[in-house]
Amino acid sequence: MYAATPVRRWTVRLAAPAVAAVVGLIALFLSPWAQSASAHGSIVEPAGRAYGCWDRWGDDHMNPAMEQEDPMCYQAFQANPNTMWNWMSLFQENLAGNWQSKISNGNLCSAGDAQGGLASSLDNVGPWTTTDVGSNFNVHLYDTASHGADFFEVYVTKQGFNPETDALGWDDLELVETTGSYPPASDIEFSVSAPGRSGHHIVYTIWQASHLDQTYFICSDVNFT
Ligand SMILES: [Cu+2]
Repeated sequence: MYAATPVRRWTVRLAAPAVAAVVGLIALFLSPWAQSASAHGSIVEPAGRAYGCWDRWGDDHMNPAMEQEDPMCYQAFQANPNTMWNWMSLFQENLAGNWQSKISNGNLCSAGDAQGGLASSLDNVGPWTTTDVGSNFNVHLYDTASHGADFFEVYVTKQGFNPETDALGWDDLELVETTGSYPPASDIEFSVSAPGRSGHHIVYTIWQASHLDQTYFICSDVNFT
């Protein structure tokens, strides 16, 4: 009798998370994006559009407040929930450095609609939530697959471009950084400088992964303070 109470409590505490974990695993393996969702990465600082939506709303995606507080994430999630869940898969393969062969004006933020009709909502113009930055700021890649990088190219929109009203084209971008290579790691960080800007801009990061010709294209909305 004395031992029964603590033992039972311990069992119940352990059982609930275990059941949740098993259910979660089954759901993950049944889901169509199980493979791709586990093996890529994105820019998490300043947050890429899809990653930012997942970060802010991933565990609160049924909250009706999203429509008012984060309308661009809301429209993306309504268009297809996978746009948020699959934040790490904004890439094209075998471009041989010719980005514009697949990424056309107006489709830069979806990486040329990388997810085949699922992600073009990321290109929509409007009040995307921004991250405050100064003229010097860090770019942080989080990569669940540790692909490494041949290089990164970081572009920032020119002063005068307005992400809330203007569709993003290649001509709107200014190259501010080209990095060297990085060995495989889950986190890669480097700093860039983009002076002479104020207000809402788009940071456009191109990440050339090292394991094969796989190139990621990521829009991060920033507010230059
Ligand atoms: Cu990958």
